[in-house]
Amino acid sequence: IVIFLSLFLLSCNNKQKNNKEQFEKPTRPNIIFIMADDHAEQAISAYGHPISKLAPTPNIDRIADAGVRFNNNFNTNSICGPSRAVILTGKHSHINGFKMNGDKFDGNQVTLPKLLQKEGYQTAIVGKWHLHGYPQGFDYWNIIEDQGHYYNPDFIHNGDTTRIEGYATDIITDMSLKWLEENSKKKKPFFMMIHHKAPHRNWMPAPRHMNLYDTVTFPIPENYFSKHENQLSAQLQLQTVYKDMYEGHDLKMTLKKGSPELAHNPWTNDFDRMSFEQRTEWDKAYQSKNDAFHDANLTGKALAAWKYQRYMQEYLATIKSVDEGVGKILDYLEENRLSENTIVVYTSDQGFYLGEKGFFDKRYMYEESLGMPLLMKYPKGITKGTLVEALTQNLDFAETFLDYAQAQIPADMQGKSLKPLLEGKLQDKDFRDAIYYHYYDFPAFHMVHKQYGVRTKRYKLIHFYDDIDAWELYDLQTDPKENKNQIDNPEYKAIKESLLITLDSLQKVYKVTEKDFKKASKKAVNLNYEKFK
Ligand code: SGN
Ligand code: CA
Repeated sequence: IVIFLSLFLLSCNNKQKNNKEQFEKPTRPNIIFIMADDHAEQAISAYGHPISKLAPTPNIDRIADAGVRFNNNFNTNSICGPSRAVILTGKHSHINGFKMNGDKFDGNQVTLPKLLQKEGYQTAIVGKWHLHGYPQGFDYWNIIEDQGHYYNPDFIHNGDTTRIEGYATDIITDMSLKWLEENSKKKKPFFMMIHHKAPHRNWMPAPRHMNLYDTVTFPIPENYFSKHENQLSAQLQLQTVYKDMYEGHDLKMTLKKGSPELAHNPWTNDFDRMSFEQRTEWDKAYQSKNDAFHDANLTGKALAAWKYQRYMQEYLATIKSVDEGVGKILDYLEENRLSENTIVVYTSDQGFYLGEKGFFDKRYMYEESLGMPLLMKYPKGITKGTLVEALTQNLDFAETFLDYAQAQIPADMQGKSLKPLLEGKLQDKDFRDAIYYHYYDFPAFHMVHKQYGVRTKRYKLIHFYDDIDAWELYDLQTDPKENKNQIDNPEYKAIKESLLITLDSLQKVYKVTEKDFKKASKKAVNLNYEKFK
């Protein structure tokens, strides 16, 4: 009887314990949002582009393999601060008020982290912020100042700026791991934004990756030497790899053979802030390849091709450390049994040109810049290997995370939750017929004109305005690289008219007013473009 009684009591106790554990287990998922700066889809091997095959991203691909890859995800305004503001608010730039990098973000408005915090989430952000002012709605924040630096960057934590020795990507990863270590096992679910600086210009790899791709030859895009026929804005822009990159600052070219002294390097701070040891290691890694360049005496197209290779080698080498960092975060989640209940997202603030149309940078509504990689995993809720073809946007991120967090989505947010798509409750074709885009930052660095437009599954219509007035129309099915502007082709007349109607209706839906898209800046008349080089 004694044995029976004690077994009975033990089992009651265990049951109680199990119930308690079950009750305490967070039913709402944790969310880790990893965003790189300027990471093109072409440079993520999960997307399968030829460039990425030569510089794979095995850890980022782990997210796609275990979850979903979005094949048609786009931004609303292809530039850093504005993209971040859209992600935080779920509203287009003309509504959230942050239209271009120089603007000031109104931090008092309703944002995703504030809403999650109210729902009982622990919230944190580490890395690039770039919205000026300090973050609100985060229990913990440690951000890089403005654009930040690859080497020994300054971080701002609770208003205090500290220079941290080391390489930005690794510091951001380590800080994130430390926060997770200290907070991820508490009862409350967490929402963490990990915002890398890499692979933003001026593409300085970590010491261990300085020679990583020296022997790899990357395929040059077929329209690298495009003359931009019928594309007025593209003819005028200042973001062509072989014309506008700074020889020292961007391409790390030296003045002469045998000397480590950099050629044109207008912002000396990126190199000057390196320690003696870091700079010595840098010079050692670059000397022989730069000497070989001087020996080759290249000119014309051969020089332009060389610049492309140097650009790719460095851009992709900075991504290597991001990929390693992603691997560490995923390992941490697995080792701590947090994987099952954590949504992990990988994205970039916008797309980027890897020499297509001759370009670097972004800003345009053309595919490479408009596209935003989006990978997501959530073992509990997303089937492994899912592909989404729906037209999705960064405008949908806040709504999606709120939906997964079982929180109410504010009625004035302008995007749509992606959750029904991922649960098979909504078909890709029923999600959205067209997306709206608007870029405002002109006149400015790179001189990409103000533009707005609409993109459907197959077509794209863009209006460039301000100091120019030019329309472009592309058929993405027959011309995916957007080399042929069909605006004046009579065969596309009906399509053009229907796109104009779609554009008009989207502007109504998103509450675009006349002042948001028609106002030409007086400053733009008789511009001296060279001044903006
Ligand atoms: C810097 C870059 C530009 C880039 C902007 C905006 N020049 O000014 O090439 O377009 O940032 O980038 S740099 O040589 O100083 O890096 S964004 O991603 O922050 O919007
Ligand atoms: Ca960016």
